[in-house]
Amino acid sequence: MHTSEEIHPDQVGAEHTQAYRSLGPVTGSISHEAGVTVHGEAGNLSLWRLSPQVLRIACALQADSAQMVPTEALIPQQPQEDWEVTDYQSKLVVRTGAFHVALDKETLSVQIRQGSEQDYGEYSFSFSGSRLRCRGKLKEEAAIFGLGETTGYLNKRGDRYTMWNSDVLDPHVPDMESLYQSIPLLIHHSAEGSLGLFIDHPGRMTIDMRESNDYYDVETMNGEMDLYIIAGKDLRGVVTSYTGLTGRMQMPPLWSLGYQQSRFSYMNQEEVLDLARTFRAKQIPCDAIYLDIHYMDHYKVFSFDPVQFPDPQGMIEELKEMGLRIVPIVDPGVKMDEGYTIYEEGLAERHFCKFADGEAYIGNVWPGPSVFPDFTEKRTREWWGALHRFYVEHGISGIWNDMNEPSVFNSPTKTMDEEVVHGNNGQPRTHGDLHNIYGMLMCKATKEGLDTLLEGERSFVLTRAGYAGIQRYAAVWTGDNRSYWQHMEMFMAMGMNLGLSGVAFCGADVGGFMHHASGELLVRWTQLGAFTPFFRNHSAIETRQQEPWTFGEQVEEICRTFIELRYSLLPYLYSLFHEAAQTGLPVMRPLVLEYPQDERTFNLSDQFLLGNQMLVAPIYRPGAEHRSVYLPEGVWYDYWTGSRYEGGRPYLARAGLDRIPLFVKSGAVIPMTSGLQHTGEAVWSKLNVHIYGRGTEGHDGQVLAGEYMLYEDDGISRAYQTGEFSCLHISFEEADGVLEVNTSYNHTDEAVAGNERELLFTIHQLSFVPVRIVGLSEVPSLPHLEVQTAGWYYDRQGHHLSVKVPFRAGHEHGVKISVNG
Ligand code: MIG
Repeated sequence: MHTSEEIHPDQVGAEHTQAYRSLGPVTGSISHEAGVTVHGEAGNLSLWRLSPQVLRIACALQADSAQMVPTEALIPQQPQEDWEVTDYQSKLVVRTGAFHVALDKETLSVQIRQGSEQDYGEYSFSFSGSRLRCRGKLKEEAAIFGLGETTGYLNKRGDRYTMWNSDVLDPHVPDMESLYQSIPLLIHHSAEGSLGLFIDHPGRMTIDMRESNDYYDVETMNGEMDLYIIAGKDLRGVVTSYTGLTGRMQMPPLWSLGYQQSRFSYMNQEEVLDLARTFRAKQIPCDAIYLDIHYMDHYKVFSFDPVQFPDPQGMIEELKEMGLRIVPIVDPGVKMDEGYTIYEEGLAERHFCKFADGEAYIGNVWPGPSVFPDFTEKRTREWWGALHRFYVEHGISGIWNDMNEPSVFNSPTKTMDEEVVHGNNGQPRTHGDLHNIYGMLMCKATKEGLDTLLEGERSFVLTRAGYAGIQRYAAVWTGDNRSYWQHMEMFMAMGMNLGLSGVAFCGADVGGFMHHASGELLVRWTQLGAFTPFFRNHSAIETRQQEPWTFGEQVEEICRTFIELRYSLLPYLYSLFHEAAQTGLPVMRPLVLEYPQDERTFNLSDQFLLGNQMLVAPIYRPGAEHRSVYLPEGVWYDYWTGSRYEGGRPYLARAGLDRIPLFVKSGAVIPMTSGLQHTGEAVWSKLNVHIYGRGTEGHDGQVLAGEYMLYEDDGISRAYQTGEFSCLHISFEEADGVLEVNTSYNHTDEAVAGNERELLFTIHQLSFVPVRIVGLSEVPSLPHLEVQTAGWYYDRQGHHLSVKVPFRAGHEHGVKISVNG
């Protein structure tokens, strides 16, 4: 515990106060094939243009910036070769594509524009010792988003962060400048536009937006900095360009979108099987159970404890029959133990991290003294990846990577010694220089190993540590949160910023990891979790159990309902994952992404959009049954009651314990399914397409149109990568007294199409009373529709129109429905 003594005047640390000076004046410049290098007295910088939107500026004090190699964060880029340098009075003016870069000959600071009106910022470099600083301007009205996994609110302006992957068990509070992930992406946003700045630097780096109102400082410690200026036009454009640089996720297996249950730890095979049977007996949908460290034999990775898990194969088969999978934890530390094959093999083949003199780096983690694979080496990644044969042979296709910051118990810095020298494929660098990328490279090894071994089946990797680009290899959970209401709230902004930082597939431990959940907290958190991309309940040893049935019947019932709702929404969610895989846009979105002009969304941290059609506003305080919800422009409906709201202002939403404030936009098309206990194929045999119309108050003579793309595939194999998927385009138009709904396939593949399915349209908020539907007859009640293959029914009280049509998935002609009032 820290006491007041910490802030004793004599204890206050000496801040770095040395003077900074510029890199200039310019001593010469060279244009080379792909870019330009400018030398100054104290440093040099190189510029490349990677696309019409992206400029790269590498800056170095000692090193040759032209030789700086992008890290594994980046997908290899091909620089454009059109450059023109003009000497113009006090500036060197560099023109490339639409970019216009003015470099000050005295200081080497740069100013970037496109045309005369687009301002992409000023970047001035200075140094002090080996610290290299880039100072950028902050526009008065700009908000800052991104920065991956951070505490605090949506807008990062006014905060300071240190990029240094850290295992933080202490409560995550605003003082924590570092958590497990480092994603150095700053997105400036104002109503006029957005601009991204990605700093590809896996060593220690600080980002300070607190010190001044007018500028921010980025500072590295080793005299090198590699910047990417992303002129994406708008917020979507920046996220899309950034994920163009650092990659997007592959389609995850559908099961990883289901509900997942974890605990540190389910201690033995019987406990795991009992847990599984309880889920099924209680009819609570679930797709995966996580095995924490106790499944291992003396915490040796790639082993099962022979006493507690005597028959893992049998257990896994039994679980498979129940539609459940196992995701075991794998940490990087390898126990030093003679006779342990992995240790001996790794030693013989020189796979472990070492100091410059060749001495092994040893750190204590769960298994005691351990060594750590050097994941910067391709050959070591291949070795590690291939070791996963052990799990794959047991029928496992999902792996949970933890402790990969890496966390080291007995080290004064709690991580690997910075002096360790990584091989880095022939370009050795210290751990200090590569620290933040270590965990991601572990995931790369794991993912690529699994993908090779699984022969066409999709793999799933979950990670705690990561760096920019982590989305290519793993889903991210936000580490050791606590069963605090504040931490439930905190995840909303954290998840939204992770999403804007390329990590669409993220989630927090539902119910909280440390501390003790209550029934009410679990209900509220499960309600939130049902709408987060990754949905896993996890808790720590010696905390109160928090499986959905722990707190009595009412809590169990509500948790079940919301887990069921999650499963009903899978068609909608899965299509959003497809969108994320295609464009990099997040699944869980801050409102500002869809309403970039609306300043009221710039720091809206406690509500979010799922895709662009559903707005989720969780209750995150005990005892609360009301909260304020800001609805952006447009017409919104309460998902539960159908009440209509004009957007552009806040409302007071009411939600008793069994509800979460949830809104759907007029014009939305939301495909849902029903009745799942676990996932199967992502070709939904029961598909209910919900359409939200103009509402009975919507007689304004205008036409409402909506459209949607439903993505489907087998949910498990990688055949989608070679075209085995289908995209069903659904559109509708509603005018006074007429509604037309059309479906057609934009892409279809026989392998996933052709299945018979029930296709039901539910049209909510129709603006008129339907009288006739071409080719279909009216039935007397909804239950009639359930047993018939076609027909329609109108619920006069709720104003829902249900229309069932015969439908063959993948059928070329699609469906046309014409409703007349
Ligand atoms: O507490 O493996 O964040 O989810 O249960 C240290 C045990 C190690 C930290 C992870 C947590 C996991 C736990 N691990």
